[in-house]
Amino acid sequence: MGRAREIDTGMEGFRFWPGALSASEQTGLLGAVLAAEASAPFYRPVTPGGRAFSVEMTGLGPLGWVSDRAGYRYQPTHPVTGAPWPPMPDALPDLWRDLTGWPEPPDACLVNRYRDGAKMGLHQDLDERDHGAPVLSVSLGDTAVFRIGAAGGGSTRTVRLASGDVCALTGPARLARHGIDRIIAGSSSLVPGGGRINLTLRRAL
Ligand code: MD6
Ligand code: FE
Repeated sequence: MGRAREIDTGMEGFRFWPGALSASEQTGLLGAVLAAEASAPFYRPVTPGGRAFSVEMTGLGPLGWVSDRAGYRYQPTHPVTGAPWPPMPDALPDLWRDLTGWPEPPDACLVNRYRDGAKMGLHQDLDERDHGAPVLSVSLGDTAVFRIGAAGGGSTRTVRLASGDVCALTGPARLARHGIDRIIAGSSSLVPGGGRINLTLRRAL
């Protein structure tokens, strides 16, 4: 990496590095995620209200974000297997340090997989202890239409996130409302079986 060019999003704290990851970096990262899938399979969580997410999820690192009838939280084990989450590949904390400069490494990586019309409603990332720490997002595979607007409400706009793009919610945009309107099927051939995989790196505790 080391040569990612940041572009001005016009929204303070919403940082964007299009094409931050080379093709070989994308392949390497995807390989690590697919290898981890053997011990931490993708599963479909439910909201506290009992509705299934259309996105499939798993996690990497000491803590993973989960959702079920009991609520949203971070926990050290996979909710289906009960096993600890697999470790993060070194490339992820390296990317976090290079791009965010945050002094502590991420302790959680949520892995989202979008297939067959999956999307994610507008939300805020609120379950982390320190909302001062950034959330860094890595996109792999099909392009996503990412929607973002200020924390307090008002208008939103969309940004396309393509394979290898990295963005972050930091500072005044850390609690921005954001979601995925849709995935542009067939826009990338990176993910076996098609679709998009998104990694979000966080400081949960
Ligand atoms: C996604 N991303 O790109 C969903 N959260 O699939 C997120 O929910 C997200 O992109 C926090 C910070 C950046 C993000
Ligand atoms: Fe989010």
